[in-house]
Amino acid sequence: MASRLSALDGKFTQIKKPGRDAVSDTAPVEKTVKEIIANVRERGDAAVREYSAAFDKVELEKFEVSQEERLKAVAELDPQTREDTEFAIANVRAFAEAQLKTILPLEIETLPGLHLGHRVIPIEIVGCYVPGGRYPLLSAPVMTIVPAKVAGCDQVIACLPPNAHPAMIAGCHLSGADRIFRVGGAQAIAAMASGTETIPAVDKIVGPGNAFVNEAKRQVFGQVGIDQLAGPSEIFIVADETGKAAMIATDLLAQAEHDVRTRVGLITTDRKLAEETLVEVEKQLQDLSTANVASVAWKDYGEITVCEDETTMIAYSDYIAAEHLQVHTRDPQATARKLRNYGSLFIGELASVVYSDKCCGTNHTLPTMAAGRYTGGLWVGSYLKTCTHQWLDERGVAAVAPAAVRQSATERLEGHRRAAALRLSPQQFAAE
Ligand code: HSO
Ligand code: ZN
Repeated sequence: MASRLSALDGKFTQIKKPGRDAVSDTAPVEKTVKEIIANVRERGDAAVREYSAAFDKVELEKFEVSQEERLKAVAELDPQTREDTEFAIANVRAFAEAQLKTILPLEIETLPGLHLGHRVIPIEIVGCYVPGGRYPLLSAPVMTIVPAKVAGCDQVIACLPPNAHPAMIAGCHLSGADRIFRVGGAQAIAAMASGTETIPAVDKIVGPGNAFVNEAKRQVFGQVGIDQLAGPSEIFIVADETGKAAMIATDLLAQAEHDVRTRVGLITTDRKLAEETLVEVEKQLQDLSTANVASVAWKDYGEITVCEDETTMIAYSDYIAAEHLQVHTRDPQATARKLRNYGSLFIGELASVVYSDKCCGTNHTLPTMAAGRYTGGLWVGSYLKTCTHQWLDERGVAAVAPAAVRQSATERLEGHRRAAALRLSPQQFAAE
């Protein structure tokens, strides 16, 4: 295994190993996506139309969802679904608004006459990709659009596959999308990156998608910002002897049903719990209606790892850096404080991942494939830029110019040296 794990050699055993390696199992889509991006950049809407016909089997004259279509989609929601969507929106908004209050502007005088600061500026145009996928995830539009609106972006556009469930259009509308387009896949990402006759070019693209969408985001990064490259969902659970096998198995299978490539696992200090969980997963798969997907994910990417002590359990979990990490230990708050790498943490056995997936208010767009080692998930801050500024009076110039003049001279950057020296008084200038 990877050298990062070598410090743990001999300290853990796997009673259920994954059949495949999730991190290296990527689909070979690079070339196809490159062509799609080039074609959309060159031929705009016409290319988007052709790809929609070829991939989604939908012939579209116009991509934008009209106001009447939006209202119809909302009207067709059954009242309970509408209420639940609005509940999710209210909770995601409330948390995003509270988080926004923690992102503060700064003005500081670090040396006499030297004033530094930053402003927090919303990104102007944001594109939210809303995936179609195997199941319509009603909370998907909420998670990308609502925090963008809270951040104060001028325009939030949403793209979703043309054959997406109408409830997804309703979700985009209720979340506050300024414009909604029926375009999916790599062609949607390409269109939002370059702009077409009808789809505006955006500054940043966010939201999860399939392998084509991800690869397209990777390729347009630089031209536009992206949130992250989202792989299939993941859940790991760290548990000691207080963990309950039946509950752990249920929670693992709750994410395993997403996709045959979902990665799920238990990391525990208790061998008995490990063995019981192995049995429970097989048992619960017997009558799970989504077992056709979940059992493949379990076979290919499921794992149960038994660690010799708590320190090893924490270190192994930090190595995995799971998208969702549940903590089922005697003192879950204490365990939580020791964990470093994860997308979102679920502290104690009452905190199920599915609450965050749907409606509790934290964002469900989270880092996968060990990206939790270097980033958190989507949040209101993802739609803001923290840009610095500075202003000086003569005392500030006197404080910094001499060092800037000397550095420039050492670097033999004469133009820089002159600009640095220009603002010094004649006496100071002479001294330099
Ligand atoms: N687990 C998914 C989100 C989701 N699951 C929504 C069900 N609905 C990615 O975090
Ligand atoms: Zn989920």
